[in-house]
Amino acid sequence: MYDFKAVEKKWQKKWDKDKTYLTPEPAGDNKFYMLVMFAYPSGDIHIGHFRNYTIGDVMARFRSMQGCNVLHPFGWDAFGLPAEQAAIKNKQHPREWTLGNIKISRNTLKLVGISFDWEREVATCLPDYYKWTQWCFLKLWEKGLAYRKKALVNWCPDCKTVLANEQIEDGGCWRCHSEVEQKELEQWFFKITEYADRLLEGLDRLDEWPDNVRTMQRNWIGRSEGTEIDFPIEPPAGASETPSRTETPSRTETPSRTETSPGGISVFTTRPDTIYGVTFMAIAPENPLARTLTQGTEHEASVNDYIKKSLVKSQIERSDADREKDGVFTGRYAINPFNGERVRLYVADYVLATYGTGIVMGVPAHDQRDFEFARKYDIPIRVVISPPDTRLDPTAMEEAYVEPGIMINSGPFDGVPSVEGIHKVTEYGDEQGYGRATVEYRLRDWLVSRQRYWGSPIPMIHCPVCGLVPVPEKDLPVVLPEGDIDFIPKGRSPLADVPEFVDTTCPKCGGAATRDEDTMDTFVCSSWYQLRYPDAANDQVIFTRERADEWLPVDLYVGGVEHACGHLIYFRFFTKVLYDMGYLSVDEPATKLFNHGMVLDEHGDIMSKSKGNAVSPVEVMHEIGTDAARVAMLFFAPPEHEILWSTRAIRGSSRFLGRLESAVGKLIKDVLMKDVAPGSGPLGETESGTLNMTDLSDGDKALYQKLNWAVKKVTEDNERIQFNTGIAAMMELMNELNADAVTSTELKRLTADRIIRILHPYAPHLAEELWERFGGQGSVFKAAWPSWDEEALKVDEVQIAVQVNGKLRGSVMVPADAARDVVEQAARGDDKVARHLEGKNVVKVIHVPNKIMSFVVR
Ligand code: ANZ
Ligand code: ZN
Ligand code: ZN
Repeated sequence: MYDFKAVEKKWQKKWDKDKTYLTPEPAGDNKFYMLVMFAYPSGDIHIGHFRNYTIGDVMARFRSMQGCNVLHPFGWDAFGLPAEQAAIKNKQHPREWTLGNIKISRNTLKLVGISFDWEREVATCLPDYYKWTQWCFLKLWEKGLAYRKKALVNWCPDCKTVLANEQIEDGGCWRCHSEVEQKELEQWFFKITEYADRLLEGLDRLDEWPDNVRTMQRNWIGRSEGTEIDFPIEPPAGASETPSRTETPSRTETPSRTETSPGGISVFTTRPDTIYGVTFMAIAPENPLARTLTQGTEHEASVNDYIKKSLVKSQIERSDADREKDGVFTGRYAINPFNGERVRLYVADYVLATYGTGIVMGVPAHDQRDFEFARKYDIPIRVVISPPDTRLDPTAMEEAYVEPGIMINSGPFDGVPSVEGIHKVTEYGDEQGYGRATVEYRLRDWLVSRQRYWGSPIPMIHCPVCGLVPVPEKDLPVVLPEGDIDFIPKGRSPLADVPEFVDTTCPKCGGAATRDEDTMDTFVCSSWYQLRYPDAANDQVIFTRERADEWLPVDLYVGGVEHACGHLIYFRFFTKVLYDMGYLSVDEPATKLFNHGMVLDEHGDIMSKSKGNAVSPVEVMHEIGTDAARVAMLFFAPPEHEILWSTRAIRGSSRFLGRLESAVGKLIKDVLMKDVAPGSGPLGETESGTLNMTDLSDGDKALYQKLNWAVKKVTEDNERIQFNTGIAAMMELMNELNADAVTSTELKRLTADRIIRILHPYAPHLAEELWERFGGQGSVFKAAWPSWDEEALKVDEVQIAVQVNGKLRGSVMVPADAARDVVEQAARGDDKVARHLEGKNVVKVIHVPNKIMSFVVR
């Protein structure tokens, strides 16, 4: 084995010094923007990063050699909760902790030999970056896409903090186990729902994104066409007054859809054809109506009790189809506008507050959840959709009938096929004023405020006179104060306790005012970072239109599939907003997306620090070298698949590079001693690299063929991002190569040249070293990607003339000495031949091996 440590160190130093990976500018027509998902600096680079960034690096190097101007930047997703938690634990400021981790991780990435242009590095926690995150916020505000409204959050009364759904265990706080409550807090939202249709439409054009990601995004957005139907509510027994509507929207809240009609409630249904089968109604526990409708009645206590219990269940738990459905009667009745029937109104937690109107019409005969609910509470089941061939007996049914059928028991709609009924009922309801067609989305507006310290301040001011006032652009950034901050959660942002930060003057009226105390969700920071790299050092504007136009969109984006619905939707949303506002010429951020698989341990378990099974890339590199570690990682599996990390396979890649180094080293030595015309060393730009095979010995010819085959295979595999088979091809080539047996010096020279070039994206340090030894000028990163000699791939094929009834009708290429049926199949597959065989009866086939195939037809 060569001294990989010395080689790798030498080249890393040289790349740094020569700024080998500085982005060429201008981008020109042949630009390639290679983006990898930036890293959260929570310690050192882990094996998942190592995989992600190696894949991106191979593509960046490959494209550079193909003559592209490559932009391959990197940065840090540097705000976020872990820094704050570390601060509480270690009494270290989040900034120090974060910047310290960045330093360690950056250093490791340099050891991995990734061709990042470090001059464009960004860190979202630095003012020169978050200034523009705040600018984006102001743009969203300007466009009416940022607003405030009250939102229910999970709240631990002891920890005094908001809890994510994942932080609730059995209804209790994961940390202190106290019972979780729901609390209403004023929060900032981005109106991403306004872009729901645009985000869907864009997916149709993203044909270089994986299908599974596009499907996940479609489901996440969840467009559903349906009908909204209004049900009046009967006044409570003995009361004269009708129930009030929900609160009127507060000043800062953008009016959302009406959730109730005056004196009534509305439901969203995709099955209006079942309207005559409604036998109860159910309302989500969070819906304020659940309380107001029962206030002061004998049902108040039981309803409130039920609400309290269900609020601590997670949404996931509540939507679980297998869970027993339960609820509680409100004592109130709703009236079905279509038939005037009064039905009981329940509160039930299988109804989600955040979908549709948060109320459903219960049709037990045709909806499984409603069916289970009805069975439990002895609610009538009425069949209104009949299967075409049988009659359903509601008392004997074991599950809901959810298929289409014929409408029955449905007044004027009897006999109508249910599929048509959907439209007919909606139309009729519209005419009568009972309801209307509507589109519902699963997507919710994006809650972006966090009661946290370590995030970008929200550039808004609360003025008692003027209300909400945006910080003027010239005053950005609103700097995050860095003094003595108490990070212990108190249920409000730690910034609230920093008067120097909070107290300010109103930019509008000059009066005393306060800054918004919350910080932004870190997904906001990562929604636009891809736009910054083309113009990363600009301190006047977020980016110039010129630079953005030059480089955008990202040509290839590589990252983990876990971001399919969060980040990958948000960054599309931001791009669209800035496009609409005229800052960008593209409305989608990335042309191609590639999701790499995860790295698992030898037993197939996910590697993690806490489990103690994580392989440290730093240790592996230390042991076998960076290049070998890279090759091992790339060779394990196709990049999109999971990897089972194996120490044995690592050794294999190390042996492969060792053999390659000695074989190519030997070739180089021979060539440099012989000094062939028109010059030794790597091939010049005008040299074709093709040899005349008739001049070669049998052994040389075989090598020449294998060499060209490997160049072609690696090229095509790189294009497809299938590096494992590309490396396998190189290994096969190495098996064929016996450096001592090659006779032609020209072939030796060509072989060394080609191997170095195609090796470079996978093992850049060794490639540079061999390139230099060979006398190559500059970095191999800037050398041309090799072409191959098609002739060399063809020699094993022969041309067969194909005749039909004695006339030459075409020719096909088949392997030499191919069997009769192989040739016949190829001949029949030829378009021209096929035309002459079409509709004819083949009575005889004559085969002259390696020459002719002749069909006799009638
Ligand atoms: C009556 C009905 C009858 C329904 C029937 C289905 C079958 P998608 O397709 O996902 O949009 N629904 C509406 N709002 C809900 C909420 N907040 N929580 C839980 N379920 C809700 O689903 C639409 C259907 O989901 C609606 O159509 C409603 O049930 C239910 F034979 O209305 B359906
Ligand atoms: Zn707690
Ligand atoms: Zn003011």
